[in-house]
Amino acid sequence: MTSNARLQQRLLKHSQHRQTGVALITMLMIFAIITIMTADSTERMGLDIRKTGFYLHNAQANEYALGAESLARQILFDDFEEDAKTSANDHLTELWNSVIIPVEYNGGEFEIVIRDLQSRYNLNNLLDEDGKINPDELIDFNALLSKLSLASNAANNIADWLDNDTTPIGYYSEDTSYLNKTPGYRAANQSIVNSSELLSVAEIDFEAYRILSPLVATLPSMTQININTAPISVLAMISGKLDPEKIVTARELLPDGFTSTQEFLESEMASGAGIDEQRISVNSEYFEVWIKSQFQQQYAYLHSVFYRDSRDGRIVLLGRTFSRPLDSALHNPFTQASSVDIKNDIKADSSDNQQSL
Ligand SMILES: [Ca+2]
Ligand SMILES: [Ca+2]
Repeated sequence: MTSNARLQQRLLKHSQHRQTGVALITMLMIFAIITIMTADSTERMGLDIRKTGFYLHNAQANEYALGAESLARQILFDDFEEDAKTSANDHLTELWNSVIIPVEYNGGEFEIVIRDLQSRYNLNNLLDEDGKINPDELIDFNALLSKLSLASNAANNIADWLDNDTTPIGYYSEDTSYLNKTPGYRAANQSIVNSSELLSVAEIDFEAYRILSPLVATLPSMTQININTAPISVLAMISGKLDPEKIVTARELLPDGFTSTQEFLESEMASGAGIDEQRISVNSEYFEVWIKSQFQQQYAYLHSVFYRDSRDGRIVLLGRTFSRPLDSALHNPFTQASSVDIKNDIKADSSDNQQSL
């Protein structure tokens, strides 16, 4: 073999080695890319599985809450049937007023709290059928706010928020004043749907709202105060001549509370107090239900308002929310929101309300 032929053979071998090396590196690169893609895909799949699990568990927790709502509805209907056989009234030692905790079923659980909304003063009682303020109701409401040491104009300002005219009886409490705010808004000039509206009323700040909101309700029709369930502040509104603490003591001694308004009116504590029988009751038709449910690590909170017809026990759902409304932050028996959290919620909620007005 000539030296030239040997050189060509060496060059050929070298070229073959280089090609093998390039092929190996290419294969390794492809393998690395596939490995990276597989790892990324596995991670995404893991995230998708966790997200799907989250949605499924969350949906399941919501279903548990709705199941609990059905149970609460049944408890209220059972109470109606029981009332027909026994005391025919609603009082604090009945089953509906017990906290139902916790009911466990098939990996999930829920808790229920039912509250009587006629234990509170219905703000919409301030309005008469013509959308004007009922002067007698306003006097009593003003008495409640005075006892709570709220601003002297608070009752009139709330009345302006409700009445259908734009002439202020309060202090800077009609459209012309609110439109000068940033952002501007108008008074509702109609019945209140949610007590958080009070935060838009002149001179009702967070502290006033915190004090007032557990004592008021926003019900769609004129309601009476249930003397078996009302707290002292609300009982005091019935008549300035009543001793509300005496009423609470007396009803606690009665196993079934006052069984009729007549029984209460004929008692020594009510004599000479000039009570208007039309304003009190021993029965309730409006209830709110607080529910907390859990499935795996997901929680759901539900607030529902029921009307129970006192004639036939028919129960109607008036409203329900899964979100955390302002009232929830303050009154939800299951949440432990801090004052800072609540104030932040109020700012957000108030801002949302104002923007939507
Ligand atoms: Ca009852
Ligand atoms: Ca008005």
